Amino acid sequence: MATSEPRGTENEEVRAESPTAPVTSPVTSPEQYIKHPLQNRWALWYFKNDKSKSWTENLRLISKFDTVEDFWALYNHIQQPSKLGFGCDYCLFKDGIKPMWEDDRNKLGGRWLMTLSKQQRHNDLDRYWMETVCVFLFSFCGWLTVLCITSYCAYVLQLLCLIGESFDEASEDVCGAVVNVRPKGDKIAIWTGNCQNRDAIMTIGQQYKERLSIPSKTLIGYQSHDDTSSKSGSTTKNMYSV
Ligand code: MGP
Repeated sequence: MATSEPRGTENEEVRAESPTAPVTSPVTSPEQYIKHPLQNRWALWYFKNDKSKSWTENLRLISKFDTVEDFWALYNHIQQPSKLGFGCDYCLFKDGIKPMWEDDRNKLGGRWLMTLSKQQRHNDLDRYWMETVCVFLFSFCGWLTVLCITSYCAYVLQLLCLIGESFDEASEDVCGAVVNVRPKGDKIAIWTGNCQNRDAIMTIGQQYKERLSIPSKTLIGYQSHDDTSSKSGSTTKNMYSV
């Protein structure tokens, strides 16, 4: 489990302001220095569309993390999806799974795909991506822990109230999530490992839709990577929808 040294700054400040305070070693709660582990180690990838390079060459690993604190530091350090240029992606995948159809853990799989309108870039994109990421990362970690760590942000507070349950056993099927920033409309997808695992896929799709508060009349579809990678037109048929 990842740990870090206790940060002394807060105690030192207290001592400086109140000279009569005892100078014996402060009692420090383990909560203040033990990082909170996630169930999985995750890798964040960035794709920048440089036409002089192949698709694979344009894909870069940004960082890996396995604690809430390291995730949060990374998240606060990078641009929100709505600030990325057209053609760029973020991919958040379990460590060991590359964010591409060809990876052994993806090649029989598919994705729940949410296509956003152009207006939603300003209204919904960053929030949906944040919620997607949180649904993954914190489903096992206990939302109260996350709430304590991130309570400085009212928006995240509200968001984290939605979290706390996992996709249950279906979480095993989740490989990662992708956000594509595109002029024709942005996309957010959850990739799963086997498009024949109907029950797990439906559980993930239904819970995901619920957590993002997507209206029931708005359908989202699941497509196999096989169909997506071999499509000839602009659309791919849905294997499932919720
Ligand atoms: P895209 O980035 O997923 O969607 O795929 P975009 O840009 O909205 O385009 P559209 O076709 O969905 O309208 C764009 C292209 O990137 C694909 O046609 C592939 O050439 C390439 N590509 C995308 N993915 C996810 C992969 C992948 O996993 N492996 C490889 N080899 N190429 C990919």
